[in-house]
Amino acid sequence: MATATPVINPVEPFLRMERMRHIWRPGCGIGTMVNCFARALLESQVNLDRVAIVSGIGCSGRVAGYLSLDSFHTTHGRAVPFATGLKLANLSLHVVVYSGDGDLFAIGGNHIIHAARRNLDLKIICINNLIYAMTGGQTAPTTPVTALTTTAPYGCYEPAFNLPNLMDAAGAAYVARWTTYHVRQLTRSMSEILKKRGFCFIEILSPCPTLYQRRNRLGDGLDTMKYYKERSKVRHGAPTSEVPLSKDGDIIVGKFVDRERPDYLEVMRGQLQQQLGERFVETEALTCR
Ligand SMILES: Cc1ncc(C[n+]2csc(CCOP(=O)(O)OP(=O)(O)O)c2C)c(N)n1
Ligand code: SF4
Repeated sequence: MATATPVINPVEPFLRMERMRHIWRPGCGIGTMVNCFARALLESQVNLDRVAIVSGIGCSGRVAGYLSLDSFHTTHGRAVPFATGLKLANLSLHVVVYSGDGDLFAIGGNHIIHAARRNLDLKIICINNLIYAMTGGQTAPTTPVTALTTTAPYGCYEPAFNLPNLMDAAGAAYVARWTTYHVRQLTRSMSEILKKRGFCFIEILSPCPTLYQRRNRLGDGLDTMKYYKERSKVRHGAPTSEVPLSKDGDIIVGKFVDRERPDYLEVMRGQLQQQLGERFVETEALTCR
């Protein structure tokens, strides 16, 4: 009797299966993004021995622990400084920071703007669930005005960051936004940034049904997919000042910025060459990719 060929999930080799089950709850968007990332690694054909993942703390920060790649689960807010050190110590690495909106833009806010300003060759994937999820659903710098959180029971009244605009203004070479509904576009964007040099930033709107969607009466994970589908408008190249998020408004998605700018290393190398003239010695540390 013929036996059925086992179906191999292409994403499975990228996961530390011994750590399953994961902590993410049903309807949470973080797993969807990991799936997209694994597919982007396959699509871009990047050398997996040269990929390093750095996460901060939060539900999103768990990504580093579940991916079967060289990965570092660092302290809260310090994923970018850690990634900076890693990249500058080993220029041949593709350093990918995977973290939450709170980790990257609240406690870690100053690090990310300076990394963008310097155009460090880092790839930042920001999972934006609009709150601090792991600690119980508090207001984050991304929480839309009027949204309910545990620390804003009458509605958030602080203006939220427009993350693409902030990263664009700070000098990022690549800026995009997708939602967990846009799996193909997101996979393509991830694949693009793995091949692009310079500071690259992707914001991904992702549901936290347990803490954000439920409190704001937005339903479960599936309802959020429908919501993302209905509200999203693809506008590649849109000026980032025109893409702020609001509680119930349209979600502008797409690739907003893709520019060439000398990265940190090129600028440093040029400066050394100019200063040292003939005394400048080409070293592997300065040229390696
Ligand atoms: C120095 C420090 N301050 C505060 C915390 C508590 N803490 C853990 S995760 C977190 C927020 C996480 O939010 P976000 O980065 O948006 O990730 P999410 O859980 O939403 O995926 C906070 C405040 C901590 N672990 N360390
Ligand atoms: S609390 Fe929210 S973000 Fe964290 S695992 Fe649960 S659903 Fe996902």
